[in-house]
Amino acid sequence: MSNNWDEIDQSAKKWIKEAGTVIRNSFTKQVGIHTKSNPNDLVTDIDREIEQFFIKKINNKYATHYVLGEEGFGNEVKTLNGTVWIIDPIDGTINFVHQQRNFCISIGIYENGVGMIGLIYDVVSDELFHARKGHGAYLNNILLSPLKDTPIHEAIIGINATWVTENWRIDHAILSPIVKDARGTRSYGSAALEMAYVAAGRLDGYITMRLSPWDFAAGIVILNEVGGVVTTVKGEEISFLEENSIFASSSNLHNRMLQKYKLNEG
Ligand code: 2AM
Ligand code: CA
Repeated sequence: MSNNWDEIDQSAKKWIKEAGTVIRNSFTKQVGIHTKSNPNDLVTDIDREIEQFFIKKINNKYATHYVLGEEGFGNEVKTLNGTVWIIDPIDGTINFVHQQRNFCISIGIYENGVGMIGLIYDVVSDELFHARKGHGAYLNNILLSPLKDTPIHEAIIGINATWVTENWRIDHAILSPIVKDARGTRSYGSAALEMAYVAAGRLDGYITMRLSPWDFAAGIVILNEVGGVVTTVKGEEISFLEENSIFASSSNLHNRMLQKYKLNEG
């Protein structure tokens, strides 16, 4: 059966707003917090509840669709064949726990590997970044403009200090010059939100060394609609079934930074 994308888009937006209300209401309650792979890798009862909320809705209405979710309640997705919802119920869980802001729900909907819908919802600011392939990208009801070509010395780059101090994913000497060369650097702690900010022109670029598909699936759809380029930090194609580094920006800034910092050699 072929998909009715108008209807899927409306359903997804309705559900993401409902989930936002559940999350906002959780602020006044005691939330169970647990650790996953290490003491800084947090998951809360709300992350789990929200992922299960989406899975229930999707299974009821779109029984043939698959769900790849961070908390593992969805399907065991090994290929992007068919229609796959790639969901992070809370992107920026540390911020959710510590700050009650700077986190979002991220949903990318892919058909046979092609990004069709991207939704990134900052539930506290009530900002929904959304896009449909070929229909433009929006912040709430405002159409986002094509990305500007910003020179490096006027650019604000999203990058976490982790990657410019000693770490085992990249030689920190490769990325640290960016801190000096750019007009400024920022780190918000939610990859999906940082990609949405690039799409909205609040950041000119975003660089990180380790993300999972649910962190970037929605952001790629939204960035594609404003002429953004998203690759690994070396400039290679992204894989949707494993962890990747991510480098997102306008096409010109992307080229210039790849060359200036010799990122493809790093
Ligand atoms: P999360 O909050 O959903 O875990 C923080 O720097 C950003 O990186 C957040 O978007 C966070 O998503 C993501 N992140 C944190 N740990 C990660 C890991 N081990 N692998 C991939 N992404 C991670
Ligand atoms: Ca998450």
